[in-house]
Amino acid sequence: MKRILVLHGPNLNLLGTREPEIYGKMTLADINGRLETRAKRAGVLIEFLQSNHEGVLVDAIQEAQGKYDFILLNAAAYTHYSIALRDAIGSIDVPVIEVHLSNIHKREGFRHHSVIAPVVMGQVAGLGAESYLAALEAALLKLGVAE
Ligand code: CA2
Repeated sequence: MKRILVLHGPNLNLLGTREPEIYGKMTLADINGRLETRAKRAGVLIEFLQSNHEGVLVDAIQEAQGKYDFILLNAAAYTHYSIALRDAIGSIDVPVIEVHLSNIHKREGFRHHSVIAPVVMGQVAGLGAESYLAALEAALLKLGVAE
């Protein structure tokens, strides 16, 4: 059975409670639920981790080696400056898809640059919760398990 890990970075636990105009009304549990439903239909095991701590995310990425076939990662603010996350992604063979709810390229200048972009397979941004679903669909297609 193929395995996918979904990692959510800092403050994403607040989804659905604040700034709905930017991040939408869905909670993180809602998003995870939608991903789980789709993954189950494809017969894929999916697991989730949200952390506000850089080191926890680094550990999860390192430990994904040999355990998961794909990672969907919304590194949130770490996207823009965490060399530690970038190095962790670069140290594993597991393909990573970078996910953003908002379109980081049309927001403040400091959000335009992703330090992880050079070490991920690809990026999905600006589709709200559907960014995660689009990333999952791409992963399922790459794994050869999409209908
Ligand atoms: O658009 C995205 O998914 C981001 O990764 C979200 C990050 C932001 O720093 C990135 O530039 C783009 C912020 C996540 C914070 O989420 C909140 C949710 C509700 C209320 C407050 C923050």
